[in-house]
Amino acid sequence: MNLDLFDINSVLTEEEQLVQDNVGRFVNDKVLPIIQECFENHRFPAELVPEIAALGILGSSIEGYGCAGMNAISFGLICKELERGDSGLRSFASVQSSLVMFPIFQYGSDEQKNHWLPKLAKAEAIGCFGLTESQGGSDPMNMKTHAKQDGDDWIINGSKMWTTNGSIADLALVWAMTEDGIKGFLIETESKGFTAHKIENKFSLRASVTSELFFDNIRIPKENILPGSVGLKGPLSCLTQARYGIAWGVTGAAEACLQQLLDYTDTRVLFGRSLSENQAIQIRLADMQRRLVAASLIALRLGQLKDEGKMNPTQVSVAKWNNTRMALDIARDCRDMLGASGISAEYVPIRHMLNLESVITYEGTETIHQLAVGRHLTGKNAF
Ligand code: TGC
Ligand code: FAD
Repeated sequence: MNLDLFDINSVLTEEEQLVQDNVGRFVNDKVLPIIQECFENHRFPAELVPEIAALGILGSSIEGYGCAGMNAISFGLICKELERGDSGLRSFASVQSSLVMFPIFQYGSDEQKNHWLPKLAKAEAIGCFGLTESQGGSDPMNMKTHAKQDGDDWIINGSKMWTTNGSIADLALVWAMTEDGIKGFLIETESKGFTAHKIENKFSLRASVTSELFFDNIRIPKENILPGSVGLKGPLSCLTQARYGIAWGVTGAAEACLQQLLDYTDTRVLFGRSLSENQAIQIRLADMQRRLVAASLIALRLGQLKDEGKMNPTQVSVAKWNNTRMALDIARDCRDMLGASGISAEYVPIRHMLNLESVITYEGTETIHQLAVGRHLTGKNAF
């Protein structure tokens, strides 16, 4: 069933459609056949990374440095297709593109850009982004990780929690408090004093690596500081990029759930007729379609605004909040309508549902985005 009720496809350029088709084919051929096994075994499918890089997905919006230089809508479509496969793969691409390559491109020195961006685009280096700490991710100003200047070097101490890609990363982009406020540091993970532990007991995003990072008197040269960023604004601007990708990505997860449910309710016969012939079921399906279409239109409009250079953080908060809530509710409802089968990994909704429990928490919890919109409306800070 074509779920593109408002024909969003027809407003995409040929190039955007081609990007979507290419990534969609990759997801169908390479991701879907293995993703259930990856999720069950808590395994990140590292074997797919070279092809992800070859498709131009990593740092796709960056011009130059071996990156594809695509527009924002293309990046959104990439996220949607990847997350139709699994949120873990979109997470991998989000972190590498929006949280590691974007800040290097935006705030890095020419040497940092020339050294890291081509490697990250080709996945010859994997990056991670350390902002959250164990004492409270919603309030990053309260970070304890700190960096002190020592001659021409900086010494970094502290830890980061819940870091996507942490234990597979070659480069950790770490935000630390300095005398002048928060600054970003490029820490090579083979540096003395750096350790990463994979978090093992997750029920969500099991096809993605999440880690705790520790910094014990790590000494790095002053060339490894991002020169263009001081204060919380730097990391928050990266989050804006990643949240944009999530607003698109989760529409893919919701679509995957609804597609599977349409097949199931069509063939499942109860009380002498297919489940899909019941009014109560049709109303639930219709409600999902309504919410999916509204979220998709929000994502599209956000992409247009981003491409015009007019996107602002309040719009991004509305989109991340609305679209993730939509996808989580759809995944949960699809799980319910599958009955007992809904708890089996044979069907996609429970995997997407469990993943989306992370997505609604990371990159700003639902409450954080509600309060950001509330602050915009009232001019009053309720954090
Ligand atoms: P606030 O006063 O709002 O802002 C401080 C400065 O930053 C500016 N700003 C932004 N700039 C760019 N983009 C944004 N989205 C921005 N939001 C704010 C703001 O204008 C200000 O600039 P200036 O010049 O006045 O200094 O700061 P606050 O302390 O009130 O904090 C606000 C709050 C709560 C919204 C913020 O702390 C927040 O967003 N908290 C949530 C933290 C979060 O989302 N962490 C995510 C960690 S990374 C992650 O989850 C990765 S998951 C990866 C994956 O696998 O996909
Ligand atoms: P807390 O901040 O402790 O929040 C707890 C609860 O309090 C939430 O419900 C929250 O909404 C609520 N709350 C907070 N403030 C208020 C308030 N003022 N009023 C009312 N309620 C409030 N971080 C990174 O830096 N890099 C990564 O790569 C990364 N990857 C992640 C991957 C996964 C799988 C997960 C789950 C998380 C990841 N995170 C990452 C961390 C993520 O950003 C944080 O979990 C998130 O910001 C929330 O922080 P917290 O978990 O400490 O919850």
